[in-house]
Amino acid sequence: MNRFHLLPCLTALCTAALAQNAAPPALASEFVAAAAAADAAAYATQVKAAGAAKISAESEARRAWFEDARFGLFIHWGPYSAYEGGHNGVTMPQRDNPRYPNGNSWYAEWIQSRLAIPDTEYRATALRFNPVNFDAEALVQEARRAGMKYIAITAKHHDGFALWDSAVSDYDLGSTPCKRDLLGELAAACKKHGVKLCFYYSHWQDWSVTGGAKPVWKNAWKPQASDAEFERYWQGKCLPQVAELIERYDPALIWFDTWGDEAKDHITEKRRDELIGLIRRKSPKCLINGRIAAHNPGDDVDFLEMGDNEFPRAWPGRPWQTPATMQHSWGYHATDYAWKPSGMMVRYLAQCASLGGNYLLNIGPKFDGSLPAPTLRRFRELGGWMAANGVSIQNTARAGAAPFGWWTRSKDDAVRYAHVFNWPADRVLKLGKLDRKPLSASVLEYGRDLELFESSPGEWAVRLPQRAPDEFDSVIAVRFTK
Ligand code: FHN
Repeated sequence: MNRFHLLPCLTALCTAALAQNAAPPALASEFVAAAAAADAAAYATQVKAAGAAKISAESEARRAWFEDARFGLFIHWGPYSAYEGGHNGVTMPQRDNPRYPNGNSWYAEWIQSRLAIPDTEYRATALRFNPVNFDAEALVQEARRAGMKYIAITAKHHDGFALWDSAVSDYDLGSTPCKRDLLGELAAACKKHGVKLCFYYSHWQDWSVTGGAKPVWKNAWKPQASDAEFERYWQGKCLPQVAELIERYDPALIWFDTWGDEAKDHITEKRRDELIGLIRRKSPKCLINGRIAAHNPGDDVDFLEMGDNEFPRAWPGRPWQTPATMQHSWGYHATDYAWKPSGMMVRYLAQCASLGGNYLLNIGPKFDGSLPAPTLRRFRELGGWMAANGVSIQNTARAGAAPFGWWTRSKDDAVRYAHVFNWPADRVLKLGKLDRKPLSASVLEYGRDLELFESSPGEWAVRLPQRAPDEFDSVIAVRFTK
């Protein structure tokens, strides 16, 4: 079953899920609260599907940088960006329109499939890719200032187009007027600024070749590839391209994409292990995410990858990450106005850090490589919050939920950070029962000590200043002896 069709049911489940988990206070606006509730509900299915994963001992050393980082940038960019979410006067989504029966997602990177754009036409668009405004240096600087420590870019998305000059396919950057090595430019800028470079690679879906998996729509699109056809694609394109990416660009992580049981006939245990084996041989340090086979990740992935915008409300028992959007779509969509406020993203980041997970936040550059203004604004707003509070997110250890929001803590547990989502009207922040006597407390970004007192035996509280330093997440640092 296609996960996109499950969303209405998942929304209905959310109330129960939230009630069971002693949720932190509701988010600021109704829009924000509704989105958060839907996210929380969806998560349970993903964790169940990934429950079989065992993370190997070697993985611990390999992923140390990843767990310290907590915050990364996802980039969905390719031929689909040219369409900006619309085609021939039709804008995605197309609900209940018999001419366009292919689902109602706004995901702009799915436009070829959703709006059934003829292959020849889509290819012609792809082969005029020439992003004269792509500036890898500027992009990496933006991400770094926002506090992001790694970048994962779509080297190949479901449409099958390779964003580099691939030796095994002509459906690639090398066949376009762009004579630059875009991934190479990104790799150089990342290296210069100490940011890890990672690749998204669509190993299962590939709509450009006979053997690649395709979505099954009610009345349209192509049938799924047979196993023999898929094997030809697997050996002739998927495995060689993954090898090329490693040999040429030395990525720190390859991000694979499946999202449910649909992939199980193509991504069998044998193929999953073949792909993992290839990567482990070529680059023992390269991380692999659980969505290489969401239905059965096996024993050798490095962390679980939650579903899109699915946020756990308890530790899933393994290292994990949530891929998330700033709006609804991943690829550039000019009329998707569902932009999340930066403060909402800060809350998700705090929640991820609190539960020992990572937040991979997506942007969709335009076809010419430039960044939409709302994206730039959010980069800088996130960077502002991180400049003041980044220490409460990065290099931290797992902590947990609190009535006021979430706790994070330093690895040596000498400082615990209270992420306060709603500033109490009486200015008394109840920390609750603490296992040790705290020494002092302050607003993290102000520094001066606040009054700290025992509100009842063993229960501690802090008297706050009148105004919250942040509308969404004000961080109070509580210090202890080591
Ligand atoms: O179908 C893709 C989608 O386009 C996007 O790449 C997301 C990112 O997590 N993954 C798939 C859906 O889950």
